[in-house]
Amino acid sequence: MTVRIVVVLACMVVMLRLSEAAVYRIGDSAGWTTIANVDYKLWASTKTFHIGDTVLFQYNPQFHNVMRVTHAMYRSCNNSKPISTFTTGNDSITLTNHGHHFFFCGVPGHCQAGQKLDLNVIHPTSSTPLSDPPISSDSSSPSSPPSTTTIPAAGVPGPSPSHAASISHVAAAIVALLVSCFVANFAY
Ligand SMILES: *[C@@H]1O[C@H](CO)[C@@H](O)[C@H](O)[C@H]1NC(C)=O
Ligand SMILES: *[C@@H]1O[C@H](CO)[C@@H](O)[C@H](O)[C@H]1NC(C)=O
Ligand SMILES: [Cu+2]
Repeated sequence: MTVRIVVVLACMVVMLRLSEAAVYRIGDSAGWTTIANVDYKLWASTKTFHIGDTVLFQYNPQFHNVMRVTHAMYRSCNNSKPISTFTTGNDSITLTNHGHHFFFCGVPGHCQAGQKLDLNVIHPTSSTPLSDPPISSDSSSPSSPPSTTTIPAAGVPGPSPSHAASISHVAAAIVALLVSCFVANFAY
């Protein structure tokens, strides 16, 4: 009985890990700095941020800090009224809503020198499931209209909506995982 519970718990852990949020170190090995001339805009453009992901700002707190700011303040590097300020040098921030998140270093001159970051957390409905390749490499294009607006001609089976198809992929993966979990269960 105990073994069964352990196996079930192990299966649950495996399934939770499938949806585990990512942790991104800002600037990768360079961290959050002005001296490495990191292009944080370019850095952010190589990532896809989802709700629940964590970003980690690592820097020397003697020389830098992190301010979360509005878009207007980001554009003008105006540090007079940050939304929030982080100063530990090892600041991890979990992304809890979609849209743009603006940050810069509040030390005078650093934002102007490029120590600024615009993170775009994608909307949950526009996120692509694990196994699906990106629809388009052009991230600036608007998302396609909902598949429910597609009306196939009468009598002709229309192509299955991609959203439904991807859900069934995920469902199939979950079923396969559950089956393998139960098989493992009965092996004891
Ligand atoms: C910075 O923003 C504050 C209020 O948000 C504003 O009063 C101030 O004029 C701005 N400073 C500059 C230099 O734009
Ligand atoms: C920095 O924060 C991360 C995540 O919170 C933690 O895993 C790591 O141990 C911390 N590093 C230091 C040097 O404190
Ligand atoms: Cu700085």
